[in-house]
Amino acid sequence: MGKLLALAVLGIVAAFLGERLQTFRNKINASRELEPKRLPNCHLIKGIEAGSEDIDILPNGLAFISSGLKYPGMTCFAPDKPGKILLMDLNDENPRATELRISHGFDMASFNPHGISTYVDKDDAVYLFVVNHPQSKSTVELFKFVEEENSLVHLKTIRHELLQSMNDIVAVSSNSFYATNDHYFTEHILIYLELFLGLAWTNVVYYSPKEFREVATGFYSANGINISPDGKYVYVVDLMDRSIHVMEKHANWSLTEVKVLQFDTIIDNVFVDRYNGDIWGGCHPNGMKLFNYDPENPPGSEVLRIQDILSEKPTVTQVYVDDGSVLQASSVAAVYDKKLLIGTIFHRALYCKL
Ligand SMILES: [Ca+2]
Ligand SMILES: [Ca+2]
Repeated sequence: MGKLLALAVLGIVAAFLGERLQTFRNKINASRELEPKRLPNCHLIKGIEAGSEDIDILPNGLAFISSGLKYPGMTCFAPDKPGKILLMDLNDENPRATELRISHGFDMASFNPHGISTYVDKDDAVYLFVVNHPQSKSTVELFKFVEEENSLVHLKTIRHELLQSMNDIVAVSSNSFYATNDHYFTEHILIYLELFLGLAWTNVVYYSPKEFREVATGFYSANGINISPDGKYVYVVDLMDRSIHVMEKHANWSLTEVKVLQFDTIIDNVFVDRYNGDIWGGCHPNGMKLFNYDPENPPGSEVLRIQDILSEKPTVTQVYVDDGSVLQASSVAAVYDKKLLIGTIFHRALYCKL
């Protein structure tokens, strides 16, 4: 009887694990292959070899690029070098990426930038919010951009227990933001378990100097976050669910869900075109290739444009696809004046004229 019971329990556990594994493989598009769909006027950006995970562009065409992310379980081509913030002027005929100097006193050695967001204040002062992972922790670094000096002045570091595993951020004033946590746990083994079991425990938090609180939860892995040009809606990507959640923003900064859009591909960060409200997503066509990096069969890249997201039938256009032979692991796509920048978690970055 004891043996029968043990066998039954084993059978149930095996069936459960098998089902979880299959669900996980489906979620990450483990067997998805796409035909390349390249754009005619593109080139790789000189000087970006170790990632360009997130990009934000000012109304005047200056693009900020976070580069050099070291993320647990993810490939990194420059593990010993600190990360950096690059600047590109998209008004130039042949824009170049240059590294921004960061003011003295900031710990550059442990700089590990991830999601970023810019904010232009009423006095035209430009602030850059950066998700940082010094010593594998999560902080937000707030900088002021000084264009004449090509530099960032570090204003403050924000640490909080609600920022346990930050991924992306969207500024809503010069000192407040929404941010996503992409995992509930912080220990590696528990992170894998969380993903494998499909626990929807990650969240969005709101920060201002006066308050810090969770404003949305129930995401498998909250990732990219951005805001509509009129400031009424916040877009939250659930990477493991392959979805974008459209959230209405209220006067007290709370968020309520308006709708959820499902996609075939795994969206990472989202950029919002401030002129027409279009949403651009940097996507991972096949998550298995991303998590199990093989240089012989690298992860590809995919870019989606989503128009009229609030309408009954948003238009979703696949703008770019690559099998990884040009660009690997795209995480962001950002546009300005018919120019497209595609950034990646750990690989290069592409500049295209549309
Ligand atoms: Ca961002
Ligand atoms: Ca991200």
